[in-house]
Amino acid sequence: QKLAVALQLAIENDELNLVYQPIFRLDGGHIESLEALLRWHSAEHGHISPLEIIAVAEHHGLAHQLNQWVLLSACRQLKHWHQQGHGWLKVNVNISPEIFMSGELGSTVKTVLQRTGLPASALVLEITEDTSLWDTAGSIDNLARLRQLGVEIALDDFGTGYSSFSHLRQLPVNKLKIDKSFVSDLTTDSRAADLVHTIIRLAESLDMEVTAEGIELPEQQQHLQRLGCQLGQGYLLARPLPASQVADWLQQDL
Ligand code: G
Ligand code: G
Ligand code: MN
Ligand code: NA
Repeated sequence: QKLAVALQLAIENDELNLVYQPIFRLDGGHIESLEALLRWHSAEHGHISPLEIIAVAEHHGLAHQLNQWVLLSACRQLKHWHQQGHGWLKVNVNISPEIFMSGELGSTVKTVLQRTGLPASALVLEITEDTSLWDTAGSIDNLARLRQLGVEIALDDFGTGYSSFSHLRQLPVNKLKIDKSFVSDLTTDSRAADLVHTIIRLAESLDMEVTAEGIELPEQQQHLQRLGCQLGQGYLLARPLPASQVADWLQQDL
């Protein structure tokens, strides 16, 4: 309860923070996008994890307000980087299932793009490959409308959910993010390796781009590249960074 009040104030007073973890093109090593990750250090309650922030927000009717804050902040920041000469850069924003299901996301996204003047193609929405999410026709419509705006949709934590092949084929989604649990087992467990290989080929056949998350070791990166994985993210490549440090990384890419 107290936490919810503090969160509401933090949203209103801009006391939340986003850090940005680069997503790299594995061949060439250029930064393709930055995933915005929520951080909150409350003066009163200390450090609160993003999962807890989301849970509190959803429980107290703050989810939309929080989502608007995240989208607007991430897009403003990206606009700034575009103006610094990095016009090709994208931003990935995590969207919780509750927000995605509500059907209001489309108008929020439209408003944020208008306010920031960003092209829709610069925004990638990450939606967890979540159980019941895909069972309703409404979800597919929501996705289709978002894709019509021109934003990209990535299925996050892919491999941990329940998407069947036929299901995946119907989804207006254009990117998959392989869950880090598979990447961490990639070089030590041949079943994990087979699975990753299968996901990459599946994505190819559906014309989706694949990002591997949680790359921590050079041999994982090499293995992923051999399997044809285009994009990668993980502590080996870069940790989540404050916006001020992202500029330094981008400088090397100019
Ligand atoms: O950055 P970190 O590893 O602490 O993130 C933990 C989890 O919180 C991840 O699953 C991540 O997707 C999620 N997360 C981080 N930021 C956001 C956000 O802005 N919105 C939502 N819905 N989830 C987020
Ligand atoms: O659920 P989602 O994929 O959005 O979660 C992203 C989270 O994973 C972020 O909170 C980020 O801090 C974390 N993360 C990013 N790279 C790595 C990594 O290489 N190893 C581990 N263990 N976590 C990572
Ligand atoms: Mn994510
Ligand atoms: Na993930």
